[in-house]
Amino acid sequence: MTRLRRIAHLDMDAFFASVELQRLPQLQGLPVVIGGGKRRIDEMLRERHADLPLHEIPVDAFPRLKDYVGRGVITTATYPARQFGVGSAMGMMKAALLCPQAIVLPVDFEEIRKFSYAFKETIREIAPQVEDRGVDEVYIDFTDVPGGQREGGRVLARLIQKSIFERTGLTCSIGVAPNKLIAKMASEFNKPNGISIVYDDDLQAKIWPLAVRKINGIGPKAEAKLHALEIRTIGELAARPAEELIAQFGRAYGAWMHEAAWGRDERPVVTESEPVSMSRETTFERDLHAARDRAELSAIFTDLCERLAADLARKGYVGRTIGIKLRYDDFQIATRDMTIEHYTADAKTIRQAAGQCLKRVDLSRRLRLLGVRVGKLARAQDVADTSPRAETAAPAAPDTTSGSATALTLDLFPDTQDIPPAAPG
Ligand code: TTP
Ligand code: MG
Ligand code: MG
Repeated sequence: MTRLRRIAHLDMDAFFASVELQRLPQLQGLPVVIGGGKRRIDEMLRERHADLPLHEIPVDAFPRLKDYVGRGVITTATYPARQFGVGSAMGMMKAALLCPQAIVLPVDFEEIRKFSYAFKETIREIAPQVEDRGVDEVYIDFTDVPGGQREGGRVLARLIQKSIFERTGLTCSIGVAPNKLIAKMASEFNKPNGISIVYDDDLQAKIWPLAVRKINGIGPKAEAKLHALEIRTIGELAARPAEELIAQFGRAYGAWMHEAAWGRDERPVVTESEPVSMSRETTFERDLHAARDRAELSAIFTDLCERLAADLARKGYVGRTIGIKLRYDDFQIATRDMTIEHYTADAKTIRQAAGQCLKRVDLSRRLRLLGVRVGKLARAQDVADTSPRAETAAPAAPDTTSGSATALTLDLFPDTQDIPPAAPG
C-alpha cells in the first residue's frame, strides 16, 4: 500500500487559561480571561487567603472583569467566556460589557513554559517528527508513524490527545491533512478537543468556502487588498489566474497565494533542533579604539557582517534580531541587540542594525573583540508563514560604527536570551 503524506497540526485549547485552571480546578467550566497583569495568581490571592491551598480558594474571592479598570487587553479566554463574544486581543473594559462575571487571572510564564515543554515531549515519545511552532502548537509528520495512516490519521491523533491529557490535564485540537498549510486550517475546525481529517479531495468542500485570512501567511494587509479585488473566500482566490495575483502582489507572493488557494504545499516538517542564532566574532591582533582606529574597525565590522550574511545564506536562514558583542581591554563583555521588522540575511541590513546597537555601548574604551549575531532565526523558505513579502526593509539607520562614542553607561549582562513564549502564529 502506498503511504499518503499525512501531516498534523496540533494546537492547545485556550492554552494560557487552561494552564492556570490546572491548579485552580474550582474555576473549571466558568468564564475566565487571562490578562491585565503579570502578577502571579498565588501572590495576588495569598494575602487574603494565606491559610488555603490554591485549589480551595473560593470562587467568589477571584477578581471579576466588571471591576477591572485600565487599558489591558485579553490574552486568551476560556471557551465558556468565548460564548459571550470575549476573546484574544479585546480590550478588557470592552469585554467587561459582554461578560462582566468573567474571572480575571494574570499569566504565569514559568508555568506556561513547563506545560509547553510537557505536551511537546509527550508528542515526541509517540511521533518523533515534530516541528515546534511556538508556545502551544506543533506540526507532526504522521506519514511513517504506526497508526498514522489509519482513518487518515484519526487513530494516531486520538492517541496523542489522550496521552497529552493524561500527562498534563490539557486538551488540544488536531488537524490531519496532506500538508502543513491545510493541517493548520484543519486544527481549528473542531476546536476545542477536536480532530479533523482532511484529504486532497476535500479541498472544494472544506477549504474553498473559508475566508482568505484563514491561510497562514495572508495577514490583514493582504486581506484588505484581496477584498478590494472582490476576493473573499479561498475558492474565489483559487478562481483567479496566477498571473493576476502576480501582477497585484508580486512574483513570489502572488504565485505562493495561488498555490495556497489550490491547497498545494510541499514544505517538510523540520525536526532537527534549529539554531536559535548564528554569530561571527573576531579578536583583534591589538586592542582597537573606536575613534582612533575607526577605519580599521569599520572594515572589520563590515567583514563580520558579510561573513555572517554568507553563513545565513548557506544554511538557509534569515533572522530578525541583530546584536553585537564587545570585549573591552579589561575583558568585560557588553552585548546589545535590536529586533527589526522583517527577516533578513542581508549583509547591509545586518550592518545597519548592528551599527545601531553599537551606538548603545561605551565606545570610549579600547576593544579586544567584536562580534555580530543574528537571532530569532527562521528558515528562509518558511518566512511566508510570518512575513510573506520578505523584502528586507531595514531601519534607515545612520552608520554609527565609529563616531565619537555616544558613551552610554555600560550594563554588563550575559548573552541575551530570547524569552519564550514565542508569539503564536
Ligand atoms: P492561540 O493558540 O492562538 O490561542 P489559545 O490557545 O488561547 O486558544 P485556541 O483554543 O483558540 O487555540 O494562542 C496560544 C496562546 O498564546 C494563548 O493561550 C495566549 C497566547 N497569546 C498571546 O499571548 N497573544 C495573542 O495575541 C494570542 C492570540 C495568543
Ligand atoms: Mg491554542
Ligand atoms: Mg496556537
